[in-house]
Amino acid sequence: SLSAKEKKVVKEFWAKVSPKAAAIGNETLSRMIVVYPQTKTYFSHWPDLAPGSAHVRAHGKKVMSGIGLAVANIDDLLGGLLTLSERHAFQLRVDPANFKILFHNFLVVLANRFPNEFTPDVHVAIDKFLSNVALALSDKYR
Ligand code: HNI
Repeated sequence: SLSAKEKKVVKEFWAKVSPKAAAIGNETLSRMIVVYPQTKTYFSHWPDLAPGSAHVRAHGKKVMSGIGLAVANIDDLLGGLLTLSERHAFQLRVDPANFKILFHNFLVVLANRFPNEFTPDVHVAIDKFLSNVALALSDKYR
């Protein structure tokens, strides 16, 4: 799990990301559905699945708010993400493999947008954090 130092790094980096969460969420989702088109199966009920479409933007915001929730609950990810985990497991039935795909795209977007701030130390801390978020989101699957 994350050290106190890594948690601090995650919180500080999130403070830079969150003001741009709408744009970053859109880029993350748009990239995911282009590069990993199999993820589109979950969104087949949307009228427009094109990158940057209104639905992609709206969903990007929701996912970013979920990550914000995770940052706020960094000391208790299982508890903090319980409801979201249940929703993805039982109602949305998202295969947890997709959490890793989404996070990969998120990291690419962060590296792109913050070329100077996204140092190897930040990369490690965010990567560990996202792995723990994926575990917490997968917790209710079994
Ligand atoms: Ni996810 C709905 C957060 C990954 C498919 N998702 C949500 C909502 C939040 C959210 C918040 C809205 C809550 C609600 O509807 O009750 N999702 C997150 C977070 C991650 C994530 C924090 C991070 C890993 N979701 C994924 C992935 C997929 C996914 C990887 C599929 C590829 N999510 C969905 C779908 C919905 C959803 C589908 C419902 C959208 C809709 O329009 O009905």
